[in-house]
Amino acid sequence: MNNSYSGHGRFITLEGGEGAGKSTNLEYLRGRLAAAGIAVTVTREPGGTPLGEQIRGLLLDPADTSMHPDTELLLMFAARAQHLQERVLPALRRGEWVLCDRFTDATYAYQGGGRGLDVQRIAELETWVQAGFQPYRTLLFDLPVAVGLQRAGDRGALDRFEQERTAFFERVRKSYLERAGAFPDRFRVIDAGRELAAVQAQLDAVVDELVSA
Ligand code: Z5A
Repeated sequence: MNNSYSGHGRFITLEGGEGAGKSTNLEYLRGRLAAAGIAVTVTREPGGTPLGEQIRGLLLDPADTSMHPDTELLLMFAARAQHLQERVLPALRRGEWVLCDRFTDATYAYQGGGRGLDVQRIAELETWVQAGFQPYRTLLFDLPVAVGLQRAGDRGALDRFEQERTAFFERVRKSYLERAGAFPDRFRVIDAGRELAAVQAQLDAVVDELVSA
């Protein structure tokens, strides 16, 4: 597997619990980077390729109540392998910056923290699929679980993950914050519980740091 690239592209991931505002702010970030003259690819996980989007459909289908946690974990990495090889790495090799709505930190948070799977198994799959490849920067949109669920619930029908209980999302949040603490150079934690203008002021600071580095 060839995960190397030599261009100036940067892989930037957005993470957070339900309703944290990642999708809303992806467009804002794309606009800020484009204004700085940077070519940007926007994508998401699970998904981002035709095959990956089919896997996403399986993973989010609320009718599938029998999916085993191991199956869920393997499907996440199956979609990720395709996404990396077909979409992310080619864009980075072209010198583009890639903004990705969720990546492997979500696997640690949801399948590790939320489902309670052994993080060593996740780490083994990460090594296999990514061969050392990591995001350049990860923006963690952190907010109280109740606020995020309220925002997500206001949108209507819930997917398979959104139907989980509050305790599951508390474990997800804790796991994300632990990863941010473990990798402080890569993570920037955004206080996403604030009004949109205040969230975007924090993003402005992150963009300024990124484009000047
Ligand atoms: N998953 C996993 O388990 N393991 C993995 O490895 C990966 C993923 C990669 C799909 O992800 C699911 O896959 C996800 C984890 C799992 N679980 N779920 N559910 P997703 O990212 O596609 O789905 P999501 O987390 O549900 O996204 P989301 O709920 O759409 O969250 P968001 O994109 O962060 O929020 P948003 O759509 O931008 O905003 C939500 C609402 O709040 C919307 O109405 C906004 O207008 C509003 N909003 C946004 N910001 C604000 C502020 N600041 N104030 C007030 N209202 C706001």
